[in-house]
Amino acid sequence: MYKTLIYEKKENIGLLTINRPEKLNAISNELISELKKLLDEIEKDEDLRALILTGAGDKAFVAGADIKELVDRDARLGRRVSQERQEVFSRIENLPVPVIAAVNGYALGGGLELALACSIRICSEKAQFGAPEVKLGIIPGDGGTQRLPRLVGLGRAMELILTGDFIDAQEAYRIGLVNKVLPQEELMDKAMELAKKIASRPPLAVRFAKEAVNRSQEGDAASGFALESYLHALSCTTEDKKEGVSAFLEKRKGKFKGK
Ligand code: CO8
Repeated sequence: MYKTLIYEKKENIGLLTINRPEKLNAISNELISELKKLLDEIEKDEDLRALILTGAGDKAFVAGADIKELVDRDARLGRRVSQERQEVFSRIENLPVPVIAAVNGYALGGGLELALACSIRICSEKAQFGAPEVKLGIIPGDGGTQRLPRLVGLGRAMELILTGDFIDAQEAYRIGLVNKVLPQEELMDKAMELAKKIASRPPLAVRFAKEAVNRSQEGDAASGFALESYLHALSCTTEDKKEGVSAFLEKRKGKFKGK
């Protein structure tokens, strides 16, 4: 039994729901440890053919890392947490079965990074995407600086990551971040339809194809990830990070000094 996750199986399709709707499904440390346990289970499941990932409630897929837990994150912790989350998201990316992100609302920061680790993304008309880390005085740490440019191109990724602005579902579709935009009430049915179609294909072919396509994206990914993590750690040492996180928690506008 999990507190922050709901996992169900419908025949050979897994449905994983991130379940902290009162915090817009923000990723806490507890959620990450539960996710690791669940992944141990999923990785061993020989019958599974596809996995759908979504968020509980009608507002958010995942609104990012839990900002409360950023308050005490210094460089040492920043590096450790970033590496841990990169590993967990890479496990999702490299699951033997395809993973479909059904983005039902906000996919921000770590939530966008989670969607990026999935094989395919579809979303509802009310979905919004963004990498607002820079507004908190930090940079992405869960793989976003590496996966986003690979998916949408350097310039678009730069704009999203450097401005922290959100984009809506249609814009996400236009830039290739999602494959389909659907009315909210159809999202889960369409995700299931897609999962079933893939599940109906030869499992080993699907598995090998997924692995081959994934590998195509790895030029020198290790250095990119390491660099991201060190820079994330560095961003945790700044005054602006302290200000950005406090401002969010105190529901006020941050004043930044570039220090
Ligand atoms: N963390 C913690 N709590 C959150 C988060 C979050 N990311 N997002 C929302 N919540 C909470 C709110 O604090 C609020 O709680 P409460 O009711 O107790 O005050 C509740 O969820 C509902 O949220 P709002 O009242 O703010 O809802 P609105 O509809 O007014 O606004 C928004 C929705 C626009 C999504 C707004 O909540 C928001 O801006 N959230 C933060 C988004 C964000 O900045 N995300 C990025 C976080 S940083 C990150 O993900 C870094 C990942 C990589 C670094 C980690 C590497 C290890």
